[in-house]
Amino acid sequence: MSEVRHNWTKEEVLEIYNKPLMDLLYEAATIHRKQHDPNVVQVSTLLSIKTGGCSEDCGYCPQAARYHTNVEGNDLMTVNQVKAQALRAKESGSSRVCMGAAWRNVKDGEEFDQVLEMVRTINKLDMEVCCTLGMVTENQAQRLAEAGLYAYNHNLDSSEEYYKEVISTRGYQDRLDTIDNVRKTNVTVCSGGIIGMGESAEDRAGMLVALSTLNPQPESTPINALVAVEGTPLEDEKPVEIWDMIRMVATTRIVLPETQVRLSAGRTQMSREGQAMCFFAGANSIFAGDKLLTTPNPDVNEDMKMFKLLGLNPQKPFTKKVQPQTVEAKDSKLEALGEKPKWTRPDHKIERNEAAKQKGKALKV
Ligand code: SAM
Ligand code: DTB
Ligand code: SF4
Repeated sequence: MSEVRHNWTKEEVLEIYNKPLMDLLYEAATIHRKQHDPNVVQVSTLLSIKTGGCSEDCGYCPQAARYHTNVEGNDLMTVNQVKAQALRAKESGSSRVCMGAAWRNVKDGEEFDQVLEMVRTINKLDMEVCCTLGMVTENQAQRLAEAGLYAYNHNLDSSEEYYKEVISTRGYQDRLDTIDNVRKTNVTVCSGGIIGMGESAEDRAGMLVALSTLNPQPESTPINALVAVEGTPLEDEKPVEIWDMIRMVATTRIVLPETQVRLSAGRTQMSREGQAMCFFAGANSIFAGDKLLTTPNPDVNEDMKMFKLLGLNPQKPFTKKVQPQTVEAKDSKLEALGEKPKWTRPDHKIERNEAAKQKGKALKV
């Protein structure tokens, strides 16, 4: 068993990231094989349960209301709509459904109650349920746990330093505090980030240090390649080189040995050969289905062909942790506290976010 370290330094991680590729691949694959079955890949389906119209200024995100993108906003989906989509995902081989909402943070009330019902419904389909709803308090995390949530996704997205260059409407500490709130429950933590936002290799290493310092480390870590969407501040960023993706996945595998590393956004740009190298380097999870939240993803049949070609098998649900029990709403021991948490709003100026907002304003009139 390789030991899980929580004291990686940025210099050490950077040295790993910059190793000769063959050495990096060998080291990562060796750790991967000790900790995981190298021929098993976990498959998740994303479901955007509430799309667009978000108050935040995340520079990468097509769902931020202030930017002019071609995302059509939608109200919260109904529980029946979600159930139908989850069944479809199950039939196509997914073991997990990840429900995303374009919210800054969860607010107690009818909509959150509806999300809790979605969690109960999917857990009863014997699928792992994940939510990504923005910042949550401890009470909200406990209520999600009680409904049967398996995982909560909340990405650090970049290093603490570079985060300030991408988002001004919330701080890094809010993200860490939310992860902490989830950790106080039996819900597993899913946290990772994005590469290709103009950050340096030092920032990539800094993000991995922040993730590896979490104790316990996240059970899953998505590595997204930026999908540069027209109208967002990052629309002109160049596509991530496959070599950067492979290095990032391999380094993640080395510093987070037990974590499921997810090859996330950006797979439409990647060849099968490129993805195969990522799996060899330690990626053991993907998002499947022809859509991520709002942008395209490879067709599920193409992914299944790739799995066949590479001899990969989808991971069965609840392989890593037992299925949580669902407590029905009527039997719940937890109440909404109606908290008004003071999540921060640093509101510093980010030039490119400002420019995209002004452009958005002009185009919306
Ligand atoms: N609103 C919630 C939040 O921000 O935590 C949940 C949904 S948000 C869309 C979830 C994650 O999607 C972000 O943290 C980011 O990592 C990823 N994401 C969003 N837009 C992306 C893009 N254009 N390319 C790659 N990843 C993206
Ligand atoms: C994650 O790390 N990536 C997913 C999921 N967690 C929520 C989202 C990717 C979104 C890509 C842009 C879009 O489709 O809107
Ligand atoms: Fe909103 Fe989340 Fe998109 Fe940021 S990443 S704009 S919080 S949906």
